[in-house]
Amino acid sequence: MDTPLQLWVSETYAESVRLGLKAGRLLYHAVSPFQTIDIIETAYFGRMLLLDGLVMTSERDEFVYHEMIAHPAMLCCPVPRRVLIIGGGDGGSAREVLRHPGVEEVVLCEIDGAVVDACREFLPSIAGQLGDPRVRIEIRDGIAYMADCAQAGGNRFDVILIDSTDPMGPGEGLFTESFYRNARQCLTPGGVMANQTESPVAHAREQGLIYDLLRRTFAQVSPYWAVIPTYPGAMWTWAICSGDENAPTPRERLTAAISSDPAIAARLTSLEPALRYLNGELLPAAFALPTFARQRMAGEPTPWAPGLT
Ligand code: AG3
Repeated sequence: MDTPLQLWVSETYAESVRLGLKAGRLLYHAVSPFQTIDIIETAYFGRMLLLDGLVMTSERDEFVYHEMIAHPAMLCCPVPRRVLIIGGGDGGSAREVLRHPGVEEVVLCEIDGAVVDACREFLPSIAGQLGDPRVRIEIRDGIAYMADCAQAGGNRFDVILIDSTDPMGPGEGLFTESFYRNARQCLTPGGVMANQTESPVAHAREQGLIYDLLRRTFAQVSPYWAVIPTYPGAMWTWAICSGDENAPTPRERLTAAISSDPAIAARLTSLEPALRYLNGELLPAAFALPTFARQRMAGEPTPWAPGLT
């Protein structure tokens, strides 16, 4: 009997848990100076970008990650005009930022030009807005970009998004105190940074360290979460961080906004037709964390967490 060869790709975490995906053609493969880049077809999630074998984004579930990294931070800021994205070479975060009418400039600082080129060619539904005249792509190390920006006096961006890979390989330096300190200086007064902070299920230890650093560097840190089916653990988190200790926390700003700030509520309502994950009911709820994750993020002892017993 003629059995067709069946290809599967998988990402493994904690050296012991694996998500397997039935795959089709390999559309792009390159080894850049920074990492291995692959774009493949998958049966269930459409085309998918992997860096060093780790799932970065897929056509079918990218909307969760990109809406959730961009809009809460953008809504926190009354009039976000200038936005910096570190990483994010697939263009999904830039696409979401550009939905906000007042945006004048989006600087996308991506270390690997090959990622940008490959995504423009093979993932147009994600990268399709990178040609927008408001977007300036800088192919540079985000650590050096942020250090230069801080050195030049900072105070430049209303919103900074850290759309990074995991804290290993090229992304490692994006999870350090000096990087976060520079980011804080690059924010305008009232500005906020949002960064992806891994999975409470798959990255228990790393997450404790990341939140220690964030709490040391920023006066206010508001974590929130969403479900991303193709990421390790499926439960994924981000934090909105602000250097302003006297203002309400980002969580307070957003949750109060939904009930009592007509300006923010109206901005979200006008975005809603374009969005597939975030809505007015979900936004405040995303800041409610399960106890084990909340404890770890607050630096408290966690009686239980997957992988840690
Ligand atoms: N940034 C990737 C988040 C890390 C995923 N980690 C993993 N699969 N082990 C998202 C890039 C999308 N713009």
